Amino acid sequence: MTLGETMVTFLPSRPGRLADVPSFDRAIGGAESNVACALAAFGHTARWVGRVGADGFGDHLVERIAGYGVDVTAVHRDPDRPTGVYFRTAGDRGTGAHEVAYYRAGSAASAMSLTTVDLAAVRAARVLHLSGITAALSDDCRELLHELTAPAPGRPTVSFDVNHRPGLWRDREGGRVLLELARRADIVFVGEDEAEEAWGVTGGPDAIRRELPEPGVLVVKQGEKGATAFEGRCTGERGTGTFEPALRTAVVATTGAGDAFAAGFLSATLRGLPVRGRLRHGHLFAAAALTAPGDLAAPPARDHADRLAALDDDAWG
Ligand code: KDG
Repeated sequence: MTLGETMVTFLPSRPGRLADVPSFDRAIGGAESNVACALAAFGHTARWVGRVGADGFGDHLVERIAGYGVDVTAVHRDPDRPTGVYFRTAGDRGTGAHEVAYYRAGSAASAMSLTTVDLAAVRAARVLHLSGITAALSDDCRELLHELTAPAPGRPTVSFDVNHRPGLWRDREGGRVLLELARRADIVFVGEDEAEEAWGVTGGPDAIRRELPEPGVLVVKQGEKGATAFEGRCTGERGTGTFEPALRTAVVATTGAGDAFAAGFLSATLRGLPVRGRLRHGHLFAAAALTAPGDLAAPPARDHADRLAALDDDAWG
């Protein structure tokens, strides 16, 4: 199960500055629903919990996400607040840097709270995937995330993608909030660049693990280089990181690649694959997203992904 805001995303019809792009195409974006869609497309049971407006954009999102096979029965429609939207540019060819314009302040999703979300349904999940974006939407959303990550007997396995979005944090509090939430999760995904930006941690995966020793699984994404996973809570030791190189891909757009990576890693976790297989599935799902223009891309077919993940180290190195 995943919980978070999904927006109508407007993708540029051509490269250029936001100020110059003449028209945009409608697509969908939302870190947590991206994960749910990828998992469902890969054959897992997946549910997305969210809140959208009782408007045409809300209809569009719910229908599209359901079309991936995701259970949307816990999505609430808000009669008073609109569905959030955002526009983005194509991104620099070399760095992937792009401009983003959010229109989501006061959105339906920002009204998710301890009272508007069906907590019993959320707590019944086996794995609950959350992201730091939700904590930035409103005080109510932040409180909701604190509650869902609180240690409690029988709580779901909590997966947390830090997803630091500087444009959403008005204050400098973001880093502290994200670190606190990450420390309460069981599985954490964070980018090396993100850890530096949010927490000022430099020194790579080992330094990030020192800052975040609590989660049973910590995955540090290292951009085009690859990713390192740490496991270790069970033995009481910090554990040694396992590095797995990423696939070399002709990048069309980087947005959504982190969500795809998380979905691939979680999918392989649910299937009981060893850590190297989990990282490789993360990379395979991410490669599918990197080669698509939108935020959301279907992962490779399961038998295909399994064959690629089983290739020997030379093919992956
Ligand atoms: O990870 C991709 C998301 O950032 C994108 O789909 C939109 O959820 C989104 C956000 O809040 O930026």
